[in-house]
Amino acid sequence: MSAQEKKGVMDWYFKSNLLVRILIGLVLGAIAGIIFGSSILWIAPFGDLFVRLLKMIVMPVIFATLVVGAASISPARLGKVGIKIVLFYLLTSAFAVAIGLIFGNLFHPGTGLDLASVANASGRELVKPSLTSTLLNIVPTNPFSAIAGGDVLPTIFFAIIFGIGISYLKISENDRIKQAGDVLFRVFDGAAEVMYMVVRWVLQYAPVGVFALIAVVFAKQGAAAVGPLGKVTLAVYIALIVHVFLVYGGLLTANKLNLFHFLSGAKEAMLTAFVTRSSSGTLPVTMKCSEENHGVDRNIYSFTLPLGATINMDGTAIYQGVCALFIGFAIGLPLNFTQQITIIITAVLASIGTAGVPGAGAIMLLMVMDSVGLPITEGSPVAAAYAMILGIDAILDMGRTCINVTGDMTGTLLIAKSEKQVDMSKWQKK
Ligand code: DAS
Repeated sequence: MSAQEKKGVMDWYFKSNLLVRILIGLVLGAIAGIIFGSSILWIAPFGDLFVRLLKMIVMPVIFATLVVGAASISPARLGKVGIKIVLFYLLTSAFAVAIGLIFGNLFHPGTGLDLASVANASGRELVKPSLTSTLLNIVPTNPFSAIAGGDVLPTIFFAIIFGIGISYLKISENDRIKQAGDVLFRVFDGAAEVMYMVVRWVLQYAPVGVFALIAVVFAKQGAAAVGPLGKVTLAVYIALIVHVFLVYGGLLTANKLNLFHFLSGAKEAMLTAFVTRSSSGTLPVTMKCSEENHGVDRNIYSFTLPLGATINMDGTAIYQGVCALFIGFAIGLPLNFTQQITIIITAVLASIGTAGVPGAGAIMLLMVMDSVGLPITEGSPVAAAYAMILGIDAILDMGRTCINVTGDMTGTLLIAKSEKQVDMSKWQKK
């Protein structure tokens, strides 16, 4: 390859989208692992470094993004429409995780892998919490030690409560308190922006980190690891499609709205979300589709769509369900019923905190795994399984973001219809 061609390839690589580069890291890591086998194991520390960087950002990202997410729901607008749309978003996300878990249990992605043998040090002993203690432990006795100790569910609980508190300060009649609320919101909004930037920096290293982690996996597993990745992708996409037809189709039909007419009106936003992998980035298109094709009144979608892009991520919730099961199967410790219920709770909460930007869901998967006693630690089989999922995140993120946006439009249309704020002429049979 001439110097000119080499330059061309390098330019293309660094210009190409980050998640594509991570995918390239996965493929090259797999090839290197299969070709060089155990002689490439010296590369493991480069993967461990990536795991430590990911661990570093999990708690700050959770706390900052959830406080801002919860504080974005202004109580003033929380009225009838707000309560309806928040309930709709939470319930459909819970259904989404359940569908993800159903297909994860049907497909058993990750079986056949024996990542436990990959680990040179086993992660923390798998704690199988009982459901009661899991639910009780969601309430922290000391929020600061929960955050410092990396206890995910109690941190999520406190962050949401704290964020709702800020939203009430922001509408206080007392000027001093109102200002305090505004300042606090801006502090956490800034902290969330800082963390998004740090996530972007850490993900710049991801292609190297994933290359190293995958090379080690394939050096020890050989080509046997390719099948499970294809299976987890299939399980996620089938669960996404079933969610659209079963949940959205069922709800729209129950409200005498035709699903296919809805999807035809939503396709521009769905496609934009698929290729950009960003709910927030797709928002202008989502609003245009809701108004022009679905006939939703602006005073509804102007509140429900930005809120949905922030806290409603059904596609991500499905992804969390399937991938949590994949990691359990891949390390030979399938998740039991209690852990799967915990996954539903954590994945719904995680979807509130997931930012509408590319790859955000993969970061939140770390916290979902932590909540069922499967923390990512360097050299652990969980880290190896997580790296495999991260390696194909570009593919999974496209599908889940597309469904995230579809769920936002479904909720918006149904709430608008319940408020008689839909131009029904858009729904007359042509
Ligand atoms: N890409 C995110 C979004 O924009 C979802 C995710 O990463 O899970 O919705």
